[in-house]
Amino acid sequence: MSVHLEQEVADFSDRRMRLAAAITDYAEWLDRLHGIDLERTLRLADTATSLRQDKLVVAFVAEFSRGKTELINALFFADHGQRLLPSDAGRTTMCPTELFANADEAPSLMLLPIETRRRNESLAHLKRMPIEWCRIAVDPADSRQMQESLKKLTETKAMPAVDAIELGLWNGEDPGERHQLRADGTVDVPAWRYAMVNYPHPLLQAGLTVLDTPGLNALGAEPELTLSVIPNAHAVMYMLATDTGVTRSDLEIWQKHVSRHAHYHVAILNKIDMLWDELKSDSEVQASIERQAEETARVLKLPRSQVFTVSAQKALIAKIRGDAALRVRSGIESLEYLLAHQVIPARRDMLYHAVNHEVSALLDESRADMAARIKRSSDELIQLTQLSGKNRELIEQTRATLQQEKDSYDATANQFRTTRKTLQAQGEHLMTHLSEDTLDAILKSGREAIEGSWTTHGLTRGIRHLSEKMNERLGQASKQADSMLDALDQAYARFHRQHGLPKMQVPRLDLGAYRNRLAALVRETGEFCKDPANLLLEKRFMIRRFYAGLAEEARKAFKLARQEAERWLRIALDPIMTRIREHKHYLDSRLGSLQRILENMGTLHNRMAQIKAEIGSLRNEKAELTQIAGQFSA
Ligand SMILES: Nc1nc2c(ncn2[C@@H]2O[C@H](COP(=O)(O)OP(=O)(O)OP(=O)(O)O)[C@@H](O)[C@H]2O)c(=O)[nH]1
Ligand SMILES: [Mg+2]
Repeated sequence: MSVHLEQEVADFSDRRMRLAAAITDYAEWLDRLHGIDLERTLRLADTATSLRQDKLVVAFVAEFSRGKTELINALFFADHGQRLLPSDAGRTTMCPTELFANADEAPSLMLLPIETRRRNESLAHLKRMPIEWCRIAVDPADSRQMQESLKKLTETKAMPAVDAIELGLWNGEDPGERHQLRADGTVDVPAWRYAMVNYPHPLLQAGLTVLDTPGLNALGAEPELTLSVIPNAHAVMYMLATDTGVTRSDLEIWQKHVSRHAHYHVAILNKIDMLWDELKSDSEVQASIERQAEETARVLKLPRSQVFTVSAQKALIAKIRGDAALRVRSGIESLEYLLAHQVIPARRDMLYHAVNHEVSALLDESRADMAARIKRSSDELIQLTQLSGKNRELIEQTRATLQQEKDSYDATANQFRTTRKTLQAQGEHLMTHLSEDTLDAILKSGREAIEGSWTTHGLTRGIRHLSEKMNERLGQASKQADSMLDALDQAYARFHRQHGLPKMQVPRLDLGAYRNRLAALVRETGEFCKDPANLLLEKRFMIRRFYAGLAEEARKAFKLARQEAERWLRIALDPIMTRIREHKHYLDSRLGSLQRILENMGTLHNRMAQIKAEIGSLRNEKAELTQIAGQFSA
């Protein structure tokens, strides 16, 4: 493996951990200072956890035998000194295979039986049900044993043709597949539907997840790959081979699964070694590779710079043998460079952006808070300095003024209590729009809209229904949140105007991302229904599965919207409550100290010393905050 790829992945992991540590430091700082601002600390803790667990997902997508598995072996697992994942002529990888490292569980290969396709549950749901999977322990220290176990990924089994048709695994009308039918009425189908390999390899431990996929048939039959897994990958490597060029099914995969969906994708023209002709000069060979690369770029409508030319097989050999010249010739380095210097930095920037978005407003508020606290203490100190050596009467006057201020503040706070109660009730009402019951009812009515009509027409109706109902609820929730925010703003404005509390900016509840997600699902359905391959009646299982995939995605979007709303409710109210309480404590303690001074004039100097110490420790906290903030901009 190239040094810079491993290095970059490890650096990325380090930086993620450092950023997570900075967030934890900040959460502790907030905790120490406010103590009661629990919601924010918890939210920051969540952000830190998700940063620590973040995965960089790279998916390999292509028709069978283009060399996906070979390239994965060459890019990531050549340090085994052999082919780790099985790659061979013809269809080899029979099911989508996810490789990752999860330190919480023992290294293993988990296989989901193909028969689960008969059921309505989505893949995402099945992933949460270990009982459905066959688990095989693997020993990472023993490459041979791992290699043997991983052969399971290529397993097939005989199945009656009628069942295979029902599961969308075989199409008897396709002349290319018809010959597979045996005299006993069975055909071979993949034994497994999905595989997960938990393997403590350094690259995977540093947060890389690799997704290997089988060719077109399997991709098309598993809608969740198209709807969710591939679009969510951070990079999609789409592969072609020089010996086949761009065939019709290559193009179909490109159009259906890659070009429209993936955020970041490149095309890889593999097997360039097949053009290495010893009777031709190097420049002639280079020219013919270049011609094919340009042709590929033209057909895929990609810039030439997005088409990489490699020989996965020679790269693997070169790495195993330590043959530097062959490695350069294989072209693998440009792909490693791409991963190290484009894919990883893009993900890193996205994470940094997200974290900054989350943290920067909070930091601003913390800074304003610190400034306000220091100012209050300094004001008190100045006042006491002025009172020192003066008569009781003057101190009594000061106390009386402060008492007035406190009474007026209490009145504002009392009024706010009523507003708060109303807001809480409105918040509860808001959450009913997004509750589990609402979700269940919508999903049920979506199924009813389609039940009995598992056709593309019924499907379109079902998903439209789902999306409309969900959108309606999201809209009502947002509207409710907006009116709450207006009421809150008005109520808090009094604290700011009359009592000098720092301005606070509560963000709007924004559910736009989830509405967009629902709109995208409706679009996906449109594409799916337009596809002639899905129009046949036999495909009703396909439609069921597609609907299950859609419903799962819609459910996810709705649940995320709920979490967002729950979180919003807390960040809207809690910090304001904290500040209102803090100001009350402050007034109480100032009054208390004046009272004590009146009772015993000797305590005035003690109080001054106390405030000086307080200011000193506030300055320390402020310096620490500056130091923490520095870690976010690094
Ligand atoms: N000559 C040559 N053969 C290659 C190259 N890369 C892969 N192959 C061969 O092509 C065949 C298919 O490779 P795989 O890695 O299994 O292809 P795949 O895309 O994973 O195919 P499926 O798993 O069936 O979807 C194997 O026999 C490989 O040895 C290459 O760069 N040059
Ligand atoms: Mg393969």
